Amino acid sequence: MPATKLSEADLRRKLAIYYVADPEQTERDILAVVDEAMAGGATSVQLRTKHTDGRDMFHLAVAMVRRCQEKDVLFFVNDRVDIGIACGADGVHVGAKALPLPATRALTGDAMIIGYSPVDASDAATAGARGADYVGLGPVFGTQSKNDAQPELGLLLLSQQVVAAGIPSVAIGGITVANAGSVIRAGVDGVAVISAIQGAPDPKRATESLALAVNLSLIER
Ligand code: TZP
Repeated sequence: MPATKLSEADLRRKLAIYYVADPEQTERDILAVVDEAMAGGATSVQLRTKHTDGRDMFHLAVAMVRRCQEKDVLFFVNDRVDIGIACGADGVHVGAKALPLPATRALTGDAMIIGYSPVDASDAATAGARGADYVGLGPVFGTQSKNDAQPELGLLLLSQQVVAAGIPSVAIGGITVANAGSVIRAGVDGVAVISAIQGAPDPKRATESLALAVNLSLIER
């Protein structure tokens, strides 16, 4: 965890290629996939596990945080704020059913980054004031990777939520190399993906292609 928080501009840059590493959705060695994603240009990594024991998740988080620090990649822990704090993550990512944001902020202190998944535009609009540093918006497109996913937002609602939030944002849900440019044009700072990286035959090349699509669209807009 950095002693002081990143500037908003630096956070926006670091959110560009955000790999959500979910070991429960791949047979691969998740640490090897994280290494490949970082070699391909991932700028943030999140550990997301829904059914792993806290102890195992902690050990995985410690291994990931070390790797990410070496490569100057941001590391986040999904949902488990306790594990995020204990492993020295840069931040945590929480949903609307988790602890309220002010309580999460009370636990993390000011230096950690808090990401939040709002349920709608009005929830997004108050996320920053409640303590979130960025929002994860989605699912933008259909996804097989989240059992309890809300209905798809599509690009119009995505762009409305970006504006409503007024803080840095990533889009998530069904994002691929083919549609990454469209979500960047809708206004987000980056794309968060599970399957486009860890489900690809070559995660490093897949991340490189995603990074190219995102960075070209960021330059053009
Ligand atoms: N939150 C909304 S959609 C989603 C999460 C965690 C799953 C994203 O996975 P994929 O494979 O990139 O669609």
